[in-house]
Amino acid sequence: MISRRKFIITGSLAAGGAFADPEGLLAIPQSSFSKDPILPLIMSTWDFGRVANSEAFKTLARGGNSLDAVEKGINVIEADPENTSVGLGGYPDRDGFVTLDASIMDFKGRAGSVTFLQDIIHPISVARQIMEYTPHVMLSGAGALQYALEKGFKKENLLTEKSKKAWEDWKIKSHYKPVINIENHDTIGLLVMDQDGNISGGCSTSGLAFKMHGRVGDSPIIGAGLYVDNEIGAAVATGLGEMVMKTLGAFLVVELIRGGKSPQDACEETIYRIIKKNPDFREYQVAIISFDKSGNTGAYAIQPGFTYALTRGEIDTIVSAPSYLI
Ligand code: SD4
Repeated sequence: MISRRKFIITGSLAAGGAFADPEGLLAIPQSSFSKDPILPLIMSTWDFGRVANSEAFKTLARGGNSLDAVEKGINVIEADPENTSVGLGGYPDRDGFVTLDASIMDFKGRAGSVTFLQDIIHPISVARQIMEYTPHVMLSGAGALQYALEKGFKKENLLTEKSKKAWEDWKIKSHYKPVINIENHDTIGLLVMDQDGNISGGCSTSGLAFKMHGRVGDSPIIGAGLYVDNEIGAAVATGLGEMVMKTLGAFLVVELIRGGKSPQDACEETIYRIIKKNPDFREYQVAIISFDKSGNTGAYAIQPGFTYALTRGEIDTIVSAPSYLI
């Protein structure tokens, strides 16, 4: 049985970074704690992911599968006005529009995504419907909105008083620069392996605060922000999407696992790849979480401070991920 204490110790040791580990403690990957998958296995980005995990768990307990759990778990975060980077209350772009990206993949190898969607609180649900009911994977902007309305989604104003005020404050200087672990900290990525061992994943975001109008990040790009292969495992990314997109981060993690790496090693190698290709990496955050079909988990970030929520069976933990920088 995996204890909360074990994981928190693992996380905080690791948060010092692999390069501050003369004793070689980090040579024991987190994944070595879990030889048999304890199901369900639910993993989501950031500590607020705990709420998403809990909803995902309840959905499974009600008889839902991993796809249902991903959608319902993410819905909770999308509806939370306090989250400034997802759905309602998400910070707008520099012209004052809240534009949303989301993607979902399931254990049947299906995928759906929306980009640049406005006025719809649950983009992950629209992405699911695109996956299930259209011959396409991705719908964008006005077309995505039209499809959502046809399917019965209601238009809502997602700009709250708080996010409007933040935008107005930002406009005074209009200086665009993502802030590590703060401005970027609310995107939800959720991976679920249900009791049948079936894996689904999703992510949903309003993207980077005060981005250029029309900017789309990694989250709706299958293979960049999210990838699921039910035979191998799954990965989801958070942070500066531009860095993840150029490396197809989530796909790379899953492919490295397919090649024999543990999820931990696969996340680390992917972050190294991103670092190598982005000389300004010190200024930005990218973090990836992953698990494989056996229930081994992994997580790695460029910057310290990234946490994720992990649920195994009935045990919930918040884990501090190891990072490249200390
Ligand atoms: C994006 N990756 O749009 C998203 C933002 C994010 O935590 O993940 N923030 O680039």
